[in-house]
Amino acid sequence: MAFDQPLDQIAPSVSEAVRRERDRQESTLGMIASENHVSKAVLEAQGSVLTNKYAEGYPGGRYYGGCQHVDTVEEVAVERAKDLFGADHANVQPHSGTQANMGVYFAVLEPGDRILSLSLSHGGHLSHGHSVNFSGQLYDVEQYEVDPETGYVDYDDLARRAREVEPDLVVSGSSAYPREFDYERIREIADEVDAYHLADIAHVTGLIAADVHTSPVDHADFVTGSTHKTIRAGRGGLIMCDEEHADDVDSAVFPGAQGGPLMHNIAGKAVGFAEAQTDEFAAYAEQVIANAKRLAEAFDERGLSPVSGGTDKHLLLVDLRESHPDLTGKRAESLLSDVGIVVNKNTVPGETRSPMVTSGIRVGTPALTTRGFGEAEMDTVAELVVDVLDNPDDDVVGDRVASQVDELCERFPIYG
Ligand code: DSN
Repeated sequence: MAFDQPLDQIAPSVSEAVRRERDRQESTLGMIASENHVSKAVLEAQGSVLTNKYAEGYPGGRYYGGCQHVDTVEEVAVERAKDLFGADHANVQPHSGTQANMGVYFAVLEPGDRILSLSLSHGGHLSHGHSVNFSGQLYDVEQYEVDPETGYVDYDDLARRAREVEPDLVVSGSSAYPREFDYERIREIADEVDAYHLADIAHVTGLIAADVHTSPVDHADFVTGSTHKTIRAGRGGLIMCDEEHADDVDSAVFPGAQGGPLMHNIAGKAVGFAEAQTDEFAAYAEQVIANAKRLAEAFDERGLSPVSGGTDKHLLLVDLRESHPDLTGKRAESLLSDVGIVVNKNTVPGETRSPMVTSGIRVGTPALTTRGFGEAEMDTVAELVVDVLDNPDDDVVGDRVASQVDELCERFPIYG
């Protein structure tokens, strides 16, 4: 019966696509800043029979029977999250970082309340109030920006904006801002206007867990994140807060925003959080940042312009306007993809092109660092990227770079 048939027999096209995707990951340089490769243990947990179980509610208070084992898994994930981040309360049920933000908004805001957040084109995120997202449709959104000259958030300007618009909630956090936020300053700004502070650490969850990036936990009312980026705990989201807001957050996530939790993903989180408690992970996170800093320097030495002059974390944003005025982010993404270097086009501060075209690319080091790349390899990668961008129509260069990418991938296998 179909129930017993292996994947390649019952769904050969799916099986083949999975195999090809694995090959693609092994044979290309994954430099999308929000992506990473989870361990075999996280894969095993996520592919487990926990996918079969409904468990609406929370450990010890579910709406269905038979939850004793998934209760254990969720309790372990919650305790590890609290331990890793020093939080009073953790909710590990959000299906994604966006769902985590939804949980916080639903917990403390009413439709029409005002959010002040970093603009998407300056590095923010859709779920921080973009008009095409529920957050921009339900709430009244005002935005702050980075200084186009320096590429850093201008906190005096943010304070002025906060006094002017009197938000109910200020969001710190980003998907393409290469610098640390001054969480303490944002706390002061939020306090001055009597607003909540939500720190969205989606991109830097692993860096904060490893203590190589400042933690907002003592400076924010709510901390949200995703679990599949720098922390490598499999796809999902996470909310942390003080006890004071625990019940409101929990009921905003379930039954407010979601139904049954994805217990197999929560198992992945429990496993990934255990891995993040190890010295090996701390060394990994430190190397992620060292690699990104080296990559920024190597780009700079070869004429590219990293926004803000560099990075404090795992990603950098390259503004192509000065070095390659005729090359859009879209074309750069495509040229690099053709030789096996996978990045994404990205708007840059002061952008004049559309978000589908852009003048920049965002590059990150979490996935390359997972496969063992160090600073020496970052020099090579920078050289390959610049060779391609400098010679967009030269097939000889393209072929040479593609074969160098192959060699690098063979030297640093992911799953073997
Ligand atoms: N799509 C993610 C990113 O690339 O930053 C955020 O959701």
